[in-house]
Amino acid sequence: MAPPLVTNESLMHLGDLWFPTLAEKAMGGVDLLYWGIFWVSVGLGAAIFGVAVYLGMKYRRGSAAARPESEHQGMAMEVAWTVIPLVLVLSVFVWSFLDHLRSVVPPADAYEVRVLGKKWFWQFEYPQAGVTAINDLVVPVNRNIKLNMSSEDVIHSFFLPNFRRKKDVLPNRTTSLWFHADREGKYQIFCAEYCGDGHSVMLGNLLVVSQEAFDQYLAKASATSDEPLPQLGKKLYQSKACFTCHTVDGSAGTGPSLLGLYGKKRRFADGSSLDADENYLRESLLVPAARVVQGFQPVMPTYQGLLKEREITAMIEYLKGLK
Ligand code: HEC
Ligand SMILES: [Cu+2]
Repeated sequence: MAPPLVTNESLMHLGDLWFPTLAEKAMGGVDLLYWGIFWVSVGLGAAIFGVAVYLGMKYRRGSAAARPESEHQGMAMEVAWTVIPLVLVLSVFVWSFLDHLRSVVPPADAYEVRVLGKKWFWQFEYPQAGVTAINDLVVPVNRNIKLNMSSEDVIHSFFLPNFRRKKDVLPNRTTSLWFHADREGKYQIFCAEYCGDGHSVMLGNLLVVSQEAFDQYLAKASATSDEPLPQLGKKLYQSKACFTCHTVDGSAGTGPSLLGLYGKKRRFADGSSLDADENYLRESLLVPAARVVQGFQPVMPTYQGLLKEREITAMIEYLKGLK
């Protein structure tokens, strides 16, 4: 039961054959280092190949070239092949270590966002604003942003190719990552650690916006809306990533289709059954493991704490309307 394919427009933001577009100039050292190692390798490879061919021809069987009397000459050569690689390798070390330090030590003034990895979506929480969002990470441009990350289940990995940043997201431990976006735009967030069926659709968007747009976003997200319930529910179905596992057209995904669920008889893995009423729908959102639908795995995450009371009601009203 593969999850449905999700198209993600920020996947288009991929740059050239070699690197995704760089969105943080200060991290350009990573690309330079790559090209440095690449061209040194090409140069060394060509030189070694050239010398091998030259010597192969010079000392071929029967050639008149003079052979050295012993292998224990050539002190200069031994020093050279020890010192030159040592210098090369040490410069790679120093260069990459400086870039690494820069990328792992967050500046003290960074704006903090909590990140929770779950099978199979990203949850972002803005502690100062009391806002949570799923899969869309909105941040202001030209600010240092620090992500404090942990996982609710297995190991995930938060990958921002355009920022040359990647960090594992672990259960029972907080890891952090910071970045600084130089320009506005929409960038891809990948999960870079295989985490099960839905790994490939564990896609998020990083939306870099102006400070004013960011303030507006938070203000709007924290305001209680007076939108009609089913309409709000329909929006939540998208924004809370229900669609990664469910469909509303009758076809099963990782989870059962939600079409025509309300009022229908449900059979559970433990042999019990009931008719789906409002309390069953509520329970499915808050304690999904309480009753597991026959033929499915208990992989649905709980939405306890993620949906406000009005949003739960809205979700239920939306599901009731799916006939
Ligand atoms: C990671 C995948 C996943 C996500 C995300 C997910 N679900 Fe589920 N859901 C499942 C699975 C699997 C089941 C069946 C097993 C069970 O009952 O726990 C299920 C069961 C349900 C049921 C009971 C269905 C039935 O046929 O009786 C409802 C209702 C439901 N989910 C609603 C939602 C809503 C609404 C969301 C978004 C807010 C959501 N789910 C998000 C996987 C998911
Ligand atoms: Cu993952």
